[in-house]
Amino acid sequence: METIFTERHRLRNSKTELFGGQLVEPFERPSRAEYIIGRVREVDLGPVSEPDDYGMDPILAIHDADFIAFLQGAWSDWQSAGFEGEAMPTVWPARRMSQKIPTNIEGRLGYYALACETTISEGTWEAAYASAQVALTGAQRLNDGAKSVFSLCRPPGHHAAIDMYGGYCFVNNAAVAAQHLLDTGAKRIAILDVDFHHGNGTQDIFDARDDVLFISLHGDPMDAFPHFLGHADETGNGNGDGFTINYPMPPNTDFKTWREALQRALAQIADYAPDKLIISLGVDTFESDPISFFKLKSEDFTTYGADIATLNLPTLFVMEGGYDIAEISVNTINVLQGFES
Ligand code: Q9C
Ligand code: ZN
Repeated sequence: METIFTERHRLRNSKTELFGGQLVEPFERPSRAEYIIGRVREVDLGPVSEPDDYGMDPILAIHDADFIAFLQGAWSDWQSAGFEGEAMPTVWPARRMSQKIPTNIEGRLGYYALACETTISEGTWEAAYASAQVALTGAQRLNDGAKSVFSLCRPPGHHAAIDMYGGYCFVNNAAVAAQHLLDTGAKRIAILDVDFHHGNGTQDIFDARDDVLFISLHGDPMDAFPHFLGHADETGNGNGDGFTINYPMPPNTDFKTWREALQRALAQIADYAPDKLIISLGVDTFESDPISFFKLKSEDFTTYGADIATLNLPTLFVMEGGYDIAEISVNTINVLQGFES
């Protein structure tokens, strides 16, 4: 399997994340991608290629233009305001408040953030842009006939909505890739999100559409980030009614239970008969992930990679989360090798 990767992910290198009331080193750090690309090369998964540049249009086909302009300017605006730390919001348009977009950077951060753990710093936009190009290049490889591709995206994307960032995500890489496939001939795309966290951004983007089936397996939002989306009764709206499917699962869910949900999801994808499949591949379902509560073991990732392959669909794997530094590379590549086995 070919991997799409760029060192430009390193431009996303914030020093701080707000966690447990303290500023800590971000869990979503450059070494994650270095471990994973190291393992790709160690097991000789296949060729590693640089992304092509598809420009801004495919990003603006998903995201609000003012939101993207905000991301592009946020670090510079924050510095101009005279702040010394990394950019984070402290105020939100909460219930019954005005939704007018402020001009001031502190107001704009609050307007466009869905969470405040994710700071914006120098290079954040450039890395997010490059990450989207990694996803787009992988999608185009499927158009060119590849059976499967691994887009080693960093930063991740599935929490980013039309006009919101947070949860370590800025541009929704999987959604941008899905739209590219639809704009280049596909009629239906399925996105299966196996990251521990609910893919709230992807769900929101395709909420009212029937040309993308979105299915997510995740920690129950009653207990897990992002807390405010991902319940089982969210099934899509309007034309999209029935094309969002959520499998929230409780703390300590093991592979047996998780795999039952996966098998149901795979059957639903088969019924939908998509032209192509995108996997939002987070490996934070691992038993010792530092911020998650599922109990998958390393060999389970191989098993479920093989399960996904039974769909026999052109498949784009888009990297999302996974934070246990020692093991994420093994678990990620186990999925890809299981798929190819
Ligand atoms: N106590 C992704 O996996 N903070 N994002 C969780 C847990 C945010 C995860 C705090 C987690 C975001 C792409
Ligand atoms: Zn996650």
